[in-house]
Amino acid sequence: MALCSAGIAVEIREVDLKNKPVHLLAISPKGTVPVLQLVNGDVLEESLVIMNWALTQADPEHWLNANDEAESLIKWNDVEFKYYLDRYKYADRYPEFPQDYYRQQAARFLIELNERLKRNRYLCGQQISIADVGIFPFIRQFASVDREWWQDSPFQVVNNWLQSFVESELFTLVMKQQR
Ligand SMILES: N[C@@H](CCC(=O)N[C@@H](CS)C(=O)NCC(=O)O)C(=O)O
Repeated sequence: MALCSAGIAVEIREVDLKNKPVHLLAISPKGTVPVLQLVNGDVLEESLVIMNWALTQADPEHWLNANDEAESLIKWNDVEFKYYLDRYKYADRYPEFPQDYYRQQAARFLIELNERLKRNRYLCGQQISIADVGIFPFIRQFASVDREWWQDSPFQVVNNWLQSFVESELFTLVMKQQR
């Protein structure tokens, strides 16, 4: 979405993670996706780095104009929330605790987002920022683990915010391009 918003053309190469292409491992030995190789040969190996790079080229909607809160929210998402999200999604692989426990732990982040979105339209204020775009795909995953639970959860404000991104023109466009 950041690349598209910045108007940067990319060639998308789908990767089979069970059979990683030699070229991928040659330019990025850690072997995770996404990876972006620039025309000058530089390689960006983290999605957040790719987003920041793209928006530094062009940022028509001022996604980078948020304060430091955007960075700390993204960190909370990437470290703690993602940890519990993975366990909530694949609870059978983590039998130490029941699925409910992982959901409850993950929900601490949801409580924060819900409070923020009660005050403002977006996570860091009245304007969209990199925090919204970087975080909503993970909330989308969380919501789809147990749709029924999500629909009746206390996170309706988050749900409305999520829906506005899922139904947005930009998201629809980039999801089509990936197919
Ligand atoms: N923090 C990294 C995470 C990348 C990541 O873990 N990607 C997963 C797919 S969503 C992956 O490539 N896993 C490698 C594997 O399963 O071998 C980023 O956002 O770029």
